[in-house]
Order: sequence, then structure tokens, then C-alpha cells
Amino acid sequence: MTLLDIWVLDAPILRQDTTLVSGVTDSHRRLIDDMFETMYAARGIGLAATQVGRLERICVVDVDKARYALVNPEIVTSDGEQTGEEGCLSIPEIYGDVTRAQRVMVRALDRDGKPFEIDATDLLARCLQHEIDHLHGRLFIDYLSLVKRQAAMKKWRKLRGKDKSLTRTIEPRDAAEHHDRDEEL
Ligand code: GNR
Ligand code: NI
Repeated sequence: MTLLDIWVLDAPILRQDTTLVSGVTDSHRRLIDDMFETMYAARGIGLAATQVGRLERICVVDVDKARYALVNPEIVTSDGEQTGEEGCLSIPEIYGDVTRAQRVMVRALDRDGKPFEIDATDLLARCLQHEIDHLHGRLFIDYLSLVKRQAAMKKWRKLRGKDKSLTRTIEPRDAAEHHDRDEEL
């Protein structure tokens, strides 16, 4: 498996819509494996293909022991409202409160191309909405008020300083560290 570089804010690919996967192949399964590995190394709870420079409609999530690879995910129903803090591996160290549906029903294909549905609430529902947004070129900062978005952008530019690189390289984590995290979850 391979750790993939993550594209950061200002990379045009983060604003692109993705392409439906017409059949799940070994190449997609390799991408899924690499995305899980990259997500764990980066300590994220979700990761979308555009974040690793790919335009296939694929994302992965791992929230409260619930681990899913989703191909062509779509929200079929949504209910209620929740407001909570979000972050994004493509906008490191920037956080903001986002209002999302409290509950979503998501339909997708699994890594074998078999359809399945997730009935998600709370953080899992939030994460799925965040990832599906990525697959359509949307980022959580798009939901902030103008004032909060401008403050977030100012902080982002300040944190970046002279560094204008559009990717970040994720450092591997050792097996013990990974095991510790598994115990926590
Ligand atoms: O790691 C992540 N945490 C998170 C917290 C609240 C809502 C969404 C997320 S997803 C994010 C990883 C990421 O950037 N996925 O695209
Ligand atoms: Ni994100």
C-alpha cells in the first residue's frame, strides 16, 4: 500500500465534480486501500478521492468503529439538523461550526460493487455529508458565514506563510501507534 499526498485548499481539484464509477475494479480497490492507509496516517475520520488527486466518485470513512468504503455514494433521505465543529485534512488546523442534517440515509456500492445503505446519525452522518460534498467540489468552509469564512481564510494564509505548495505529504505511523488508536475506538 502507498501513502498518498493530500491536496490542500487552493488546489483546483478540490473544486472538481467527480465521475461515477461504472464498475469497481482492482484499480479502485487499490485506491480504496491507499485511501484508508492515508486517512489513518493523517488521523482523519474520512477521506474523499479528490483530496488525493483522483476524480473517481469514491470516499472512505471510519467513525466509532464503523468503517466504510463508498463508491458512488448518494444521500437518499435526510432528516433534522445538527450543528458541530468540522475540520478537513485539506485545510489543516482550520475549524468551523457547520449545520448539517442530523440523519442521512446513504446508498453506495461497496468494494465488491455490491449496493448497500447506511442509516447514519450524529458524527457519522456529518462525516458522510462532508465526504459526499468533497465528491461534488464542496468544502465545509463554503457553509461558514462570510465573516467566519474570511477569518478562516486569513488564518489559513497566515499559517501557510511563504509555503505555497498545494499538497501535503503524510508521515507514516508505526504499528504500535496504530494499535493504540484501534483500542481507543
Ligand atoms: O478528520 C476529519 N474530521 C471531521 C470532523 C468533522 C466533520 C468532518 C470531518 S472529515 C475530516 C477528514 C476530511 O477532511 N475528510 O474529507
Ligand atoms: Ni475534508
